[in-house]
Amino acid sequence: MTIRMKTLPFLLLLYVTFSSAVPVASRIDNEDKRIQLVENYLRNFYKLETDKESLFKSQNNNQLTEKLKEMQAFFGLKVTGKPDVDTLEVMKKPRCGVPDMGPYVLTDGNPKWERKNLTYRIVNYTPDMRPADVDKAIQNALKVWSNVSPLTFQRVYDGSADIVMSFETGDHGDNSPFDGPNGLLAHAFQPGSGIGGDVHFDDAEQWTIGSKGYNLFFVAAHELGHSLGLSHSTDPGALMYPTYSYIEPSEFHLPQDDINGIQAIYGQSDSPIKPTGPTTPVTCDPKLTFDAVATLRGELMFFKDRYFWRKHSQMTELELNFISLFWPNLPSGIQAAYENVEKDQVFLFKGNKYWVLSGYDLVYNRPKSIYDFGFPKNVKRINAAYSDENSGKTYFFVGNKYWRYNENRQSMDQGYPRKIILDFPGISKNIDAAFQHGRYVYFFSGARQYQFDPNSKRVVSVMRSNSWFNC
Ligand code: 0DY
Ligand code: CA
Ligand code: ZN
Ligand code: ZN
Repeated sequence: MTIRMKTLPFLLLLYVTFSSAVPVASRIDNEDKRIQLVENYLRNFYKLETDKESLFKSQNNNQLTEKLKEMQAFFGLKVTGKPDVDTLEVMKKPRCGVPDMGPYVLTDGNPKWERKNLTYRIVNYTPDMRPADVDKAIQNALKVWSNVSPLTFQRVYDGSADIVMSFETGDHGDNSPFDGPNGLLAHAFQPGSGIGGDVHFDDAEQWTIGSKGYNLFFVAAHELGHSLGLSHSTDPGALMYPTYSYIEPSEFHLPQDDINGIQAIYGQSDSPIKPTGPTTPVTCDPKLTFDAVATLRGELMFFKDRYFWRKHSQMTELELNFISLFWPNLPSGIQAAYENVEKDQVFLFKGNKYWVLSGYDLVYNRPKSIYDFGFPKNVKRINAAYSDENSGKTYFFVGNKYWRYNENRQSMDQGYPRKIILDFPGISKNIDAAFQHGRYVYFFSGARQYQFDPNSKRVVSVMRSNSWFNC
């Protein structure tokens, strides 16, 4: 076992490969025990929420499937969403009670490169891309890490190199065969001699420079993290998170969690500029603030940076997603949003542009201009908006003023803008977001939320901004 260690892509995979070699069926006596094991495991480590009735028996086992997939991706198992033999084996291992949630993780044993100037070599190319585009993707992926660490990478064209990269298919002689399209995309070996540091890409995937198939730049950047000594992070926003998600490469900034990880191994970059990266918002942070909030078909949508939370107002279940996962054409940093319930549309604002969703679908890919609503040209952005279903009036908040828009006549009402303080006493300054729910309007300002009764024109209660998140 110790001999094979070095020859396997970082330790998590090793762990799984070995455990699956042990005959399992004989040790799991019956179905009930199996169900118990899976549910307990996912409840403990993956925040699975279940009622008393077993999820396997209930119709709605979507959540279970999703949690299983998450767990399988984390351990490098085949992502089936089913409690198969390999999955059960991992679940049976002792876990020291540390959930897979939290920030970056260093590779077990803290392997690292002892030199800062590393060499790399691209051995072959995928037929999917022009060689020059492969070179560029790899170069950019290396830059992701050299920008935030003292490491440098120099290309060599033959002979040995610290990081040897190649495209492989199926069984390619390192005991970690690839699996055809999807599933495993690539793997990398922890720092060390020989195969150490090397990166293999599954050439059964469709590799691209864009959003179709799998983006080589992202996957290479992730794999290089492993080559340098990082394991999978538990921060869902991290590059080292176990599952692939696409972000527009020009909008990519290495997340802070990955920066913290690489700098924990190699220290800060030598350049005088100390780059920082985006952080993943923490749902229950008492200081949490929002960019925009809107309802969407009975659900609440809370926007922040490149993320949004989705929550049914009555249910506890809460989801944090990338905006780009739902709407690849939407930018991050949405500034205001409202729902027109009657038209089943949601309007999202950033700067002097807006986008329209019909249900969950983006109506046009290109944004429109807010001056369509009748705003004067000196309005450059909208801080918050909500729409009153009953009157068909939409309220737009800009600085210390607000406008009222008539959705039926599609024009701005006369007499606006007005001072917010005149009609919304208690809600004067720095409104980040607003939405209407039942008979109240909820205003967000920093970490505070004001429940406002428009009939009595009074703030009826002040709460934390994330009071909807059951923290
Ligand atoms: N390699 O680094 C991986 O993480 C393997 C699994 C490992 C245990 C050998 C892998 O190919 N995982 C997939 C992946 O995309 C999981 C998936 O979602 N299909 N990993 C690379 C990746 C690329 C870009 C992850 C992120 C970003 N976050
Ligand atoms: Ca594959
Ligand atoms: Zn390999
Ligand atoms: Zn990985």
